Amino acid sequence: MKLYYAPGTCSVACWISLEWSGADYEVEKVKMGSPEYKKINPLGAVPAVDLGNGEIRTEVLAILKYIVDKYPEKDLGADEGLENEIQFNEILSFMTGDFHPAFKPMFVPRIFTTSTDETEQDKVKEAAYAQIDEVMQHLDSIIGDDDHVYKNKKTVADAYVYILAGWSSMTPKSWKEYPNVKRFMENMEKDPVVTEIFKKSQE
Ligand SMILES: N[C@@H](CCC(=O)N[C@@H](CS)C(=O)NCC(=O)O)C(=O)O
Repeated sequence: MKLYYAPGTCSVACWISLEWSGADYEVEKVKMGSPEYKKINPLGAVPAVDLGNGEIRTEVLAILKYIVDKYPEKDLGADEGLENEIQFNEILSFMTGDFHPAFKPMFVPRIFTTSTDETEQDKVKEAAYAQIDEVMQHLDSIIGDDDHVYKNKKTVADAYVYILAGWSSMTPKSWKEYPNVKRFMENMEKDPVVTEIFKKSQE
């Protein structure tokens, strides 16, 4: 399997998960949105994976679930049973559908206003901070007293949350100000795989 990634992005969550899974994989750094990369993913977004036969698949949630199901012996996903699965899927869907989009106006304010005025674009970013605070508070409540995001066990959801919650360092209220997220992030940083992959992804 080959993972196409870009530094600091959600694709790094797939990289950490691949490493945890013991998969045989390689990675390729790409330039998001570039004409070359659009030949891999026409949307220009990372991640994308080549499943090994030239078949390309995209979307973090789909890739993370693929990793979970392909390497069941590593138990990186939901516990058995419908109620356990809905809880796990709820977390992944929250990250994909609510958490990730909350940051988009901060990263690309120009697509949220017709104004090219920098002050207007700063206002878009300001508005994003309020939304980010809301999703960070929700994440804090999901983690609660646990050390993991789902049922106090290590899953691919941890990798997803680690990378995305890290983006809050670019806002006025970083993850250090949300006590449960802070504990979670600090625990993740004790995992040598997480720190090693994160470092490699920045190179
Ligand atoms: N719905 C996609 C969104 C992926 C996405 O937005 N990735 C960002 C990086 S975190 C990206 O590639 N942005 C640049 C672009 O869309 O051109 C997913 O969940 O995988």
